[in-house]
Amino acid sequence: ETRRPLIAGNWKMNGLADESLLQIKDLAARASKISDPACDVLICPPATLLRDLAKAAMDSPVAVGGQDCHANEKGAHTGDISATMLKDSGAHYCIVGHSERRTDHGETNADVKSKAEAVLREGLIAIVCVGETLSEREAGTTLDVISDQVRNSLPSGATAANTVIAYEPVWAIGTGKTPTVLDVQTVHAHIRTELNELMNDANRVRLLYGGSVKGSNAGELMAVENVDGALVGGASLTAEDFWPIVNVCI
Ligand code: G2H
Repeated sequence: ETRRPLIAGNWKMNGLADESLLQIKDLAARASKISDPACDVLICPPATLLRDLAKAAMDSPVAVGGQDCHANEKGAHTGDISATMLKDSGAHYCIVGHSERRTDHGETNADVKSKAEAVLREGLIAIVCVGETLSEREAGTTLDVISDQVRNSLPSGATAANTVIAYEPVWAIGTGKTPTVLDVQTVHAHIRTELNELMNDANRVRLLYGGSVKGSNAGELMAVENVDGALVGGASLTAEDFWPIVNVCI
């Protein structure tokens, strides 16, 4: 199965207009020099920047996406943003169920599933995040936790074209710690097996690794079987740091 890799940047709650525009223009210029890019490139900025960044990256291989959305299309939900609005702002993707959302906002698998379904209803691509905590890993329950998250967060109607899964071990996020290549390979193979029970074209679903990906470890992580790209936080904030990661696949 050939799967087109996706290198996605998650800016989290970082980015003001002027500097962000410079960074996305820098990234778009680098990517535009590649005549036939072999991977998809995505930046998920704060929603406040989406429209401007989408415009700045237009006509480049760089797409933009949201970091979260509400499950409903509109209504009385102060402070929330719908997938409809993200699409209206130029998004082509939306991350759902990032561990920071699951922790900071108490999002359950059922919430994540509803959000992912809202993303699909808009014709956007959902990046569904899963990952175990340190205590779950130490208790030896990693694969059970991942199974539970995959089974219960996967949107109904998921296909390889509209859904991407990102495996982010919570203990590796922003800590500089990365799992071993074997750990990543084991979990990704497990996710693939789970997906095979849940959908028809599971072998074509892209599985991203996320958690302290940087230029110096991207090569070995992207070479792991069933790793079809990366979800990158800290190292996606500048084009200078992000480009070496993109460059592994592009
Ligand atoms: C994991 C990742 C991006 P970082 O959250 O989603 O962040 O690369 O900073 O560990």
